[in-house]
Amino acid sequence: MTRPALSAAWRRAGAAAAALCAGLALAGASARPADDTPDAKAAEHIVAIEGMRFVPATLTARRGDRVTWINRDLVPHTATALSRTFDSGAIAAGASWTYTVGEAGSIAYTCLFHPAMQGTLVAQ
Ligand SMILES: [Cu+2]
Repeated sequence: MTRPALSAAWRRAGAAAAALCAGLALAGASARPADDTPDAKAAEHIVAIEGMRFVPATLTARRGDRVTWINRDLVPHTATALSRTFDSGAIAAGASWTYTVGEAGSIAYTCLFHPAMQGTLVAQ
């Protein structure tokens, strides 16, 4: 009975958090001085690996950003670009792996152990 209300509340909280993040990202971009080093502008992104899925399945990032895959499952996974632009190798349960976005493009990736797992990194 309380469940639909709860999950609606969570959805609202999630939307609010996303809006806040977008707002902060915009504010951060405009507030930074033009002579900032590239590193200072780099953003951090998280892709959770849970329930045999990449979450979010599609992530947009800019060159120089860092994307970290965190394996929250109980089995190892990989994040491997079909083009081999990146390949995490095995990420043990509870471990993580970070890729610094190096080239622009839409990069489809999978888990070598579970090919049904699919994700896309959209690098701008
Ligand atoms: Cu896997």
